[in-house]
Amino acid sequence: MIGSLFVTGPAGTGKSTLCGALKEWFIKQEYDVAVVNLDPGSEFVPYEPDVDVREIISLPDVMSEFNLGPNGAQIVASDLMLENVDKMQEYLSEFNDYYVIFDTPGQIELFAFRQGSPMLVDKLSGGRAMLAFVTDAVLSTSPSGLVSQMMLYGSVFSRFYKPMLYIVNKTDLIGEDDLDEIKTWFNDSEELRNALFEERQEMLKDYLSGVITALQDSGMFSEIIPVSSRDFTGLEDIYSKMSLFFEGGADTDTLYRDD
Ligand SMILES: Nc1nc2c(ncn2[C@@H]2O[C@H](COP(=O)(O)OP(=O)(O)O)[C@@H](O)[C@H]2O)c(=O)[nH]1
Ligand SMILES: [Mg+2]
Repeated sequence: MIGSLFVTGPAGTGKSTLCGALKEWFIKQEYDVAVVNLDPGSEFVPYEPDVDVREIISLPDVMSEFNLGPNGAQIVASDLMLENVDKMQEYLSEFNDYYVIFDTPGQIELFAFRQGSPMLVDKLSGGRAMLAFVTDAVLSTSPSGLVSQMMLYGSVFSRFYKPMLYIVNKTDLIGEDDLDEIKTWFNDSEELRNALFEERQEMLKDYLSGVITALQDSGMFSEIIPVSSRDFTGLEDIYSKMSLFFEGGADTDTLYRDD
């Protein structure tokens, strides 16, 4: 593959919808693209997957074989992906000169917080991976909503240590002024700190202040990519980042290293 994008983020932020929108957009531009469903528990995916983990791992089979309910089975199914990675790699081998987009399980912890996931990402991508962290535009209009999503981004980043795009999806549901405000908070920690103290009446002042300083000093964040998977806005910006990264000569493994 040319490169891959693992689309992650909290449940319901629009990961699967974004994967479908990206597929359509890439095809329209006549770029070769494949979309992989990595969610064994998904009942419906809003696109035609080119590779589908559900063909390899069946949730009902896991439930009966391990005598589990749907929640437990989803955890086991996620862990089984690494065991079945050879089969996935075989399916993927036909997409050599393609961009490959991976739709990860709806519940973020089934992907980000399972032991084997970083290895799964490396094996499936051959080391050519970026992550997209999808956040919710409406939640981001409150300072506490934005900060909590930035903290989760930091948590996911700590797990994978790969280049990550900070995506604000569903921007069709907020106004332009709201989006401008989100961008200001994201880029200016003093503005964010003030807005947060106003919202929280200086509750937990030291904690929140410390969190914002840590986020700001981390160097993890570059810029917001506003997207609407419904209106297809911002998709080109995602592609630009991918093409720059994978075809511009950068090396995924050394991007964040100081040495
Ligand atoms: N208005 C709006 N709704 C969206 C957008 N993207 C996704 N949704 C809706 O959000 C809900 C959850 O989307 P889904 O892709 O299943 O989220 P996932 O759990 O992260 O994969 C669905 O009802 C989607 O139609 C968007 O850009 N704008
Ligand atoms: Mg989904």
